[in-house]
Amino acid sequence: MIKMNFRKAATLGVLGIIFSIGCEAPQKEIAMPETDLSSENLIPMPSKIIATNSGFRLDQFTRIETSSDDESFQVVATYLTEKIAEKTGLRLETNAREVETTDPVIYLLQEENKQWLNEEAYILSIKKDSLILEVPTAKAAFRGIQTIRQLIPEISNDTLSEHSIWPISTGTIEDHPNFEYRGSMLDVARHFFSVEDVKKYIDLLAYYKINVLHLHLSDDQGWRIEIKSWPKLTEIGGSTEVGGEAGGFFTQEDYKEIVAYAKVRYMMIVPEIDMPGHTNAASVSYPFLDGTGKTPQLYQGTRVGFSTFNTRKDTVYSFIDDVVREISAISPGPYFHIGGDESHATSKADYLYFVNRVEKIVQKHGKQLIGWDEVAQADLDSSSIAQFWDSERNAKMAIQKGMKVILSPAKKTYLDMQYDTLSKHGLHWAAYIPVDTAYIWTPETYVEQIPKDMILGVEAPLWSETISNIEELEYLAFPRVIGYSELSWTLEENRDWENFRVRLANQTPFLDMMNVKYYPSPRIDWVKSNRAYKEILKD
Ligand code: TNX
Repeated sequence: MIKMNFRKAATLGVLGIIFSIGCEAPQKEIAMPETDLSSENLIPMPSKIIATNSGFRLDQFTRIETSSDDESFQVVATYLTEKIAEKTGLRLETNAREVETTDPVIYLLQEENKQWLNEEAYILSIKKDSLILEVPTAKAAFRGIQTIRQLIPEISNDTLSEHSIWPISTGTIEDHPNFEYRGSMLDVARHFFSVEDVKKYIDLLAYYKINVLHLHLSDDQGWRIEIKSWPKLTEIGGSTEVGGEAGGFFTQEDYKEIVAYAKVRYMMIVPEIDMPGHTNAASVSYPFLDGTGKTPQLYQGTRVGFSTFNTRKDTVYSFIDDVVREISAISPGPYFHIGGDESHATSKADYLYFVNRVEKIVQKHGKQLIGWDEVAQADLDSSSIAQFWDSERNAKMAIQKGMKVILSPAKKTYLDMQYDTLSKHGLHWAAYIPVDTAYIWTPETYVEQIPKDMILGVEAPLWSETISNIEELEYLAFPRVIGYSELSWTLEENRDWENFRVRLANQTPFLDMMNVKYYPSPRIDWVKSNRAYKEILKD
């Protein structure tokens, strides 16, 4: 029996020798079934797949090793063991001190010196005895382990050996993202969602390599983030929501918990404070902010465009400075989203003056400004970013200013749009967006005159006027958000609706395991997962 310290051996560069010894060792040679890596149901589709039609043996003897002493690799490895345990019940050891070389190994290997296309690129080499994930960074390792999770079969094969085996198709996957910004937005202002709900959404998004969660933290109906220097924002402004229910807000500790949870999943939180419109809840809390001349009242309806800050008062900017400072201090990401949409109660001149002034505040606190596409009309710096939702004209103005653009066209990416006339939740002012419409468009060429290198990425916003709990959130977001993950990660030449449709139909084991109440669109031939069968049998 050959035993050795795996990490030491790896750093000595004898990895190949170990594996070949492992292959030759007769003790545990188990004949694996033929499989095809290129027909696995991976979403988003990787850049390149080469199948070698055998199986890696994932079983109770499999070990997970990391090459790097970097703590973050250990965290990624632990995350993978947890996810393998949830799916299979296997409790694998990571960085076990002594390893039998005949045991299958999942190896997270940091290769800083390779010519990587970007910091999230990875190469997965799957052989019979080893599954090696080569990466430049721990972030890339996190993306790569999502692919590994997706390759693990839902149920074990119990005919190959005396113990259960989850065969993983062999071959090579080379992968990297098409866009660096792959996001979804959640509106916690119209209806409030708890920390637990947000964490569940983060978990679901991370599985599909989405790396941004934009939180819409304030609107006319509610202010949802504690600001220590202005406590009435949440005491008063957070006290209600659409429909008159209780509202709620994140304390700064709650928000930090979300940020930390997202960080482990290599997801950035983009905080948004919407202004100068969409500010009724703030103005009810502190009436000096108001610029409408009316006395603001708590609002539980769904109209937009009736509120505005007073853009000509210095005290309003001192207030904004405090808000941006406090939120920026607990937001490690580079961005601060200032909203800026639908300011119909603000004059054009006031609006432009406001956006220019707020940009300086955002920059003073070390952040880059993001705003809905209207902000591009102001005199913004090229480091600021416009989020295109409605006006191509605004998006083009942004490009002329050298600003990058995030694509969130309402007609294609608004998760709050109904699937069709029968949808239980959602609106349809922009369009009905069935699952195929959501997927069949090309971000790279959607707006003429926006070259690909000026597109930061794609984001799917979920506005919450018509949804008030996690089941309703899931109904609107799933399955469409899975398609947006592919539109933002996968290269254009590898995207294909008919092919995606089949892979999407096979997401049911994951969605059922996660207890996601997705909308079972009749346009998809959903595969019944084992879990769903069990539940049907129980009924
Ligand atoms: C438009 S999109 C809005 C939101 C609404 C949404 C409803 C945008 C920047 N503003 O205030 O919630 O439509 O679909």
